[in-house]
Amino acid sequence: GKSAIVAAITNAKANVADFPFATGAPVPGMATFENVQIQLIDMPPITADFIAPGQVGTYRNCDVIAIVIDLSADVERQLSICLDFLESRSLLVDGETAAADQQGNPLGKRVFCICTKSDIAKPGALETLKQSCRNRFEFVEISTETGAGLDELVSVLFRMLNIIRVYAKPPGKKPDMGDPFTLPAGSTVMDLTTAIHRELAERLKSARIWGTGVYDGQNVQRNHVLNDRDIIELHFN
Ligand SMILES: Nc1nc2c(ncn2[C@@H]2O[C@H](COP(=O)(O)OP(=O)(O)O)[C@@H](O)[C@H]2O)c(=O)[nH]1
Ligand SMILES: [Mg+2]
Repeated sequence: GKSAIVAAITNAKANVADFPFATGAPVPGMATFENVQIQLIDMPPITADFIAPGQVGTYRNCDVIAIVIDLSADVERQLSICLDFLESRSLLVDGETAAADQQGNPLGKRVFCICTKSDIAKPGALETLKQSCRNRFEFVEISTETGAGLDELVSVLFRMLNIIRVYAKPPGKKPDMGDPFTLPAGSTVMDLTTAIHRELAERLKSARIWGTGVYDGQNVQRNHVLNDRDIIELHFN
């Protein structure tokens, strides 16, 4: 049900077919959560004995991996094939043993489970799945046939990305609420300024914020940590 998911929540024409390997190469599409665009990439299947060219590289370069499990088939077998694959390539985040590349960037990805075909699920399939991995992941139950769970899926995708939206505004003007900057959670005023333009960062004089944990228009330091939906007024020298 992977291609059906990409077809249901993005603008891409993913190839949905009733035989495996219909998706031979990665196919990207854009999903929209509120005012944020999220790229979703439809992938060939992970099987015990065949991996398509370019498949591992695509997993390496992404931010989040969604394991798609068909609730109408053998859920434990599907999950174990996927986990074996991800573990063998150090793509799974696992506490302190997390592997890193030569630059020290962690190889492990955030992972969650999309449990699809809820409309024709085997009785108890989701519970079996959760137990078999002791709730190690977040699970989202959906059906592309009925549309159940699709809105929740898009909001889980946004949450899994661990990004914040912030709105920059010039002094005395209103912010453009349709066009946020997206930054990794934990980013500061300085990170935002650098994201707008590297040279601006050196000229930053002060910043005021409307949003979470501050009073309206509060002056903040350049190391102030931003929150999702904050509005920031930047003053430059
Ligand atoms: N009943 C039902 N069938 C589905 C659902 N999602 C996909 N399918 C069917 O399952 C088959 C495989 O779907 P596809 O998305 O191509 O699977 P992929 O190989 O993982 O990309 C197709 O015949 C789809 O119509 C679903 O939520 N419910
Ligand atoms: Mg497919």
